[in-house]
Amino acid sequence: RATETVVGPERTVDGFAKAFLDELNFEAGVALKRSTTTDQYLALARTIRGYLMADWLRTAERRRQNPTKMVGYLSAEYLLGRQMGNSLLATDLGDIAEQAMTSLGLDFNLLRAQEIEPGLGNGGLGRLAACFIDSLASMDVPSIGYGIRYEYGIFRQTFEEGRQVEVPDAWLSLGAPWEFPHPDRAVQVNFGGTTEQYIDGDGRTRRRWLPAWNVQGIPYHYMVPGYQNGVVNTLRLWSARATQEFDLKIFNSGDYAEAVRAQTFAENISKVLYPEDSTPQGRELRLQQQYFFVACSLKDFIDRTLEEDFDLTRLDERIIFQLNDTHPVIAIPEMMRLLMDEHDMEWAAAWEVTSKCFAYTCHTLLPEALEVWPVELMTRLLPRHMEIIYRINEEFLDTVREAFPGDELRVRRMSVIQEHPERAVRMANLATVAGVKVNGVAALHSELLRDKLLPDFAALWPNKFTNVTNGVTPRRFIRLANQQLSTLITDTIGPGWETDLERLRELEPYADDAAFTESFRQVKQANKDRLRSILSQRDGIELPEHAMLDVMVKRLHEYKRQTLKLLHIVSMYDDITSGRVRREDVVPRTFVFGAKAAPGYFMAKEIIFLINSVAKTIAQDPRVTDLMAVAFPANYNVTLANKLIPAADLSEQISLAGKEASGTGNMKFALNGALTIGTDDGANVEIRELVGDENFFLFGMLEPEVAALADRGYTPSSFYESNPALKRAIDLLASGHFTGGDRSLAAPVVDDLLYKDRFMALADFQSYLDAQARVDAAYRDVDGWTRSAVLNVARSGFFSSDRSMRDYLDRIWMPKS
Ligand code: 26W
Repeated sequence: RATETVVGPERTVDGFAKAFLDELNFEAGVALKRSTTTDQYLALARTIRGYLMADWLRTAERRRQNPTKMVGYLSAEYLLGRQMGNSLLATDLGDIAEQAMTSLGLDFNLLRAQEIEPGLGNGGLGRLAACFIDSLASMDVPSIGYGIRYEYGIFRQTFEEGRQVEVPDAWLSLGAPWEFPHPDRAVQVNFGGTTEQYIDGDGRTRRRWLPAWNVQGIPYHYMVPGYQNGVVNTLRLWSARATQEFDLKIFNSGDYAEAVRAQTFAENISKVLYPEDSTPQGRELRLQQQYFFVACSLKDFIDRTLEEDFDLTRLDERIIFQLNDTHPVIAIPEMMRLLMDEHDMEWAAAWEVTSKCFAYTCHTLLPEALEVWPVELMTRLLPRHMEIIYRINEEFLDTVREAFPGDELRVRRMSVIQEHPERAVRMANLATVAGVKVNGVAALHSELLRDKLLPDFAALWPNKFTNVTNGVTPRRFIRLANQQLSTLITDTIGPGWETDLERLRELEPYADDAAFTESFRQVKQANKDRLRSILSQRDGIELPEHAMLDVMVKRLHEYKRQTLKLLHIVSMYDDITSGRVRREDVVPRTFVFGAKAAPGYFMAKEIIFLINSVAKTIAQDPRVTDLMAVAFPANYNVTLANKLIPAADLSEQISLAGKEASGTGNMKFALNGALTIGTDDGANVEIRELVGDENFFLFGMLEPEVAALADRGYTPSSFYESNPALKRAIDLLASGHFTGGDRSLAAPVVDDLLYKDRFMALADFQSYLDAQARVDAAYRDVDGWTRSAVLNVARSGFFSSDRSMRDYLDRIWMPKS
């Protein structure tokens, strides 16, 4: 009998070319000379994944043979970025693939450019999940990512007359060569209906759910390759389909149109990613999405991944589910329901194990971003879960009363159920009650989370709270994004730093080495040149050749303060055009923005319009075009980030202190040799500590100062009145100078700054301007700047997501004691 050994195609140029032609001819059924670029891209993708297949099967088999505790990462978002480059890097097949394509007369880079990135996330939280699964695979940690296969990811941003217009992201339209659908492994998910009491076979009184409708979840598997280590983990994303039962019920009623409508209804669940970032809209469909993917994932784990007949009272020996923010927190009552209603466990035993199987990561401090679900909605959509939540809460509040007798105010603050303005389930409280650990995403954030957001919980359970500072994968954000820097690093300190990023420290002595710093400068210049040509082709934006590249890329949000950056730009423009500074004293700058606004976020969209207006006015004003330029390429995404970040000289991380949980863009810039101008916020604090004060431009109030000012009462207009530079900048913005003479077009942003300014941009303006003056001075000293840039790279190894994964393992997933 033949034994199965899976071997990939031969790792030679000919072997690759043959595998590619097999894909094209026999899988797609197209001849090379008749094939389109899309055909070729798809065949190339399938060829590359063929090389990963043997490792994927071997990894899965190895894990099955030796079952150990796994990490289940539950996330509603994965912002993966393009897959081809990463797969080529993981398999080390880049050169072979390129030569094979060339041997067939094909343009390798053109084919690579065809890929539409899976944008199944909004921003930081989604990209973090993608970095984490990359690290888990590269570290060979038994783990699985669970999420949603949205048919439409984050919208494509376009600008019409400077205003954001959203276009659906049909990322699957070319075909989906990286995914493996498994309709044969569909899982059923129930919704609605009622609950009832009944007597089971053993005479026990129990409760059960009588759902009203259901859908099925189809798993789609994605390969998550480790970095050249033979490991391929799995990302399992769920897609919603109508169940046959669901169809038939309605079909049998004879209403064909209604039956088709019902299918659409079911499939809507995984149709589109909610583009809201930070302010949840509390929509029913969103709760359906959350429950849908969580129910599929738990069932998948218990029924299919876990060994058969495993004793579920020991479930925590096999799994820890990490909850990526509150979005998957409904998994907690779902686990209780599964254990009790479907696996016959008693409440106490079910709670005992459930409360060991989850840990919760919080990614925000903005109170409006904390999800709450109305009790009315929960009861209608998930009646059994609502009952379970009530009971969890009852027992929890008993614990609180025992620990703090007579303190009913505290009980009300800590309750999982809020009473005002409406009765609703506080998902963060639920996660904190049930989780083994609660963590923030940077040192400052974890401190504020413990002391300001959840102080009552910290008083009850001080040891539940911990920190894990975020990280980013050096594979995608250095090796792939910045090939030239990677080569320089390897030539200098040898190979291996990609999986041991603290080794970048070995670069420190080279900060004073003339040959090295010269090469380093050349790499930065080459990256800038490449970016200029990309922006020219991609957006028709023509940028000057020699200027400091000053970059602010992140979601558009008031707390991130893109307006503060805009005030600096307007101020610089005003200084030049009014002759207040001599032209020869100006350090030329190119400002680059990248930012999407949530479609319903009025102020964010006005800010985008104003940035575009300023950019256009500046581009048309010959008095300044040799000294400043503002570029705002549309549709900032992972693909563009990979091209932008390596080119940057200056990284803008200017949120109001205490508002940015961590930031991860800040880490990517530092690792690529940009210097940071930033507030004492999020992971900026740790970046500055590591790279050193002299290599970081700090400005702005510290968090306690922000809190104190808020307590005293903040009046932005007083800063406007008392600071002439600020007054000039605001007056110029308000005058209509940048908006074709129409003052009303600038008014929404200007009036908000003057009369509300929730995030205190005006209070930090002068300090920001002063810091920018220090940036100019530092940039004029070419050697000094390069030295600082090298030290930023050398001292940022801590920000590898491999280190984050280590910390999660040590502090949360597999603690020693
Ligand atoms: C619609 C509801 C909602 C609420 C919050 C959607 C998304 C969120 C996220 C918490 C927003 C988010 O992405 N937070 C970011 O998470 C990053 C990874 O930890 C941090 O680096 C950022 O500072 C944080 O804003």
